[in-house]
Amino acid sequence: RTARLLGVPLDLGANRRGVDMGPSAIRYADVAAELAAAGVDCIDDGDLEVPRLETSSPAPASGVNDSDSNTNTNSNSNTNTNTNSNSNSNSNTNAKYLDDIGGVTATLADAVAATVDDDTTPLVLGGDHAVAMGSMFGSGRGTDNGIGVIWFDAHGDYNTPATSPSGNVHGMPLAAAHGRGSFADLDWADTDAVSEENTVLVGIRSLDDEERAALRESEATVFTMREIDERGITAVVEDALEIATDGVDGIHVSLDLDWLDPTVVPGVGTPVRGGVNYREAHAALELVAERDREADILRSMDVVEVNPILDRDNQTAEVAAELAASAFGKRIL
Ligand code: DIR
Ligand code: MN
Ligand code: MN
Ligand code: MN
Repeated sequence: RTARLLGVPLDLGANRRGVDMGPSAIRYADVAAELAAAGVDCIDDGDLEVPRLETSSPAPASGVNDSDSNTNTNSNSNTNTNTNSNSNSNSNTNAKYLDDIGGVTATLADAVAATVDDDTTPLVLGGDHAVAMGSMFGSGRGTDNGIGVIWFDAHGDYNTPATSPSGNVHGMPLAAAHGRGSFADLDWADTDAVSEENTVLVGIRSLDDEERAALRESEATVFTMREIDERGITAVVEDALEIATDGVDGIHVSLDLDWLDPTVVPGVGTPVRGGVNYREAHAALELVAERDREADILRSMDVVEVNPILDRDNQTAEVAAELAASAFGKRIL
């Protein structure tokens, strides 16, 4: 097998600077050597060009919201026919840098689709988790049955511009893949790439209120940390693989490093206590590789949210490189 490294130094989707240095840090951790140890040839395509925060504006130019401009002058009349009062629910005003991120997503999706067509496996190096939109849209492009997704994360990443408390797009990519909220209207969001019922979230322990409600009514399966506590990581990931691979043309594996416990990976922007430990993480990704050896299921992967500024001695990037190698087939014996 051949892996193609696609670096995406995007930080517009997160609220912390530093995650743009993730691709460099993961390369410095020698991801190519780790993959070689897995018997995988590695082509490095370098980094995509990404707009810089210093020269981008957070709000899309089209997102000006003036729906409140006439509410004070007619408060005593019953003739208020203001049809703009709900315009927020469909606007993108609470998704910072969404236009710029959409451009990066479209470029990355093309690169990922070309890589898959070339019978090589894209390993996308983030960058914040918004990059996963490009990974998924490209990976699922042109498939007959769509792709499944396994989402290893502390967070659900299931907000939409209308529900997000932060406005950070890295909290929204999975909702975008399912075409929820205003993502259904964006031309760069491919709502057919990912099969919702073949989407499995693993290790979740932090959800916003509306995000939780949306996940509960979605067809996605959510395995929280509690299921891992009760049943163990291997049983949970076996189930996740069963669900994600059923009837689709392969899966995308998205690894947000904050999935692990912050004691193992200090270099992440939004740490949440109570994550999986180092061995559990390896066990999970080794199971992905095992299933891949049997049934050729792994189409694409991303490793995201590595923040070297917050890290100690690059250990988060090292864990990212090692876990990618496990998913690509590295084993002890
Ligand atoms: C939060 C945090 N749910 C948000 N999300 C993060 O901003 O939407 N995702 N950190 O990785
Ligand atoms: Mn995430
Ligand atoms: Mn996360
Ligand atoms: Mn859909």
